[in-house]
Amino acid sequence: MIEYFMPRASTYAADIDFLFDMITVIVGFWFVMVLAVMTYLMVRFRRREGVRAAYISGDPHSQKKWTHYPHYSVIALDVVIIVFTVIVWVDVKQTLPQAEDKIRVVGQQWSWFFIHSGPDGKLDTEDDISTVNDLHVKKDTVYHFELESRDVLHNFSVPAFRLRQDTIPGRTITGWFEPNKTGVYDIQCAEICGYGHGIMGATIVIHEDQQSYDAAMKSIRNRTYESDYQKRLQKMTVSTVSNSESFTDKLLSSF
Ligand SMILES: [Cu+2]
Repeated sequence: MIEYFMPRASTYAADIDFLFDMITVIVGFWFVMVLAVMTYLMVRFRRREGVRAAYISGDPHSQKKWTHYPHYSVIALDVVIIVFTVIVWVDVKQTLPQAEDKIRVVGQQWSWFFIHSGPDGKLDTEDDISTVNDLHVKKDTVYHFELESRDVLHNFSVPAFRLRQDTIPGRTITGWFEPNKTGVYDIQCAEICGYGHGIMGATIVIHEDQQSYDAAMKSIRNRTYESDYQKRLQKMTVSTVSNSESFTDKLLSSF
């Protein structure tokens, strides 16, 4: 259901989607059920001329069962939701699979700073490659990220990965992901962090293989790299605003 709106590009994206779908179906069933019963009762027992309203205490078992039975079912389904949620939580957040590569992600008002580990696969060595708002990763590679903040709370959100993690000043938070679909996807700060919060976006490029990744890293090193983030921004601006009109013109003319 969610994949229709947002591609899945990490190994655990499908698990998160499953939780959303399951909760939507369970809650949706009760939502429709309650509205249907309520509507039926409102029509069936509406006010009629000469008929006095019955006083219903709700004490006898025949009346109590109307609240008790649905109540038991809701509790049982809550347990189902909790069990599946804990299973996915343990898998995504509590378990840290062996890293094949590492990145550092630093949030600041209002941009994302990325450090790629370079050929040695280790952070804080001479071959590290840093970028602003452009993150490059390889497909089918398990990454550990070290998440930091320079100033306030931010949230590292990669919707295509179904990944969200708060950044907390003074703390380094380690997490993981494994990209499994090539492409260019959005990163967005998902924690209100000041007036530039809405434009605190970045881009993640998932490379098919090592060659493509190395080529990007090489172009960053010798400064011929054309930012995928900037390209994406331009594409979005061109597609939403016609070339002849500025955004402000368009906004003003809509009133
Ligand atoms: Cu923010």
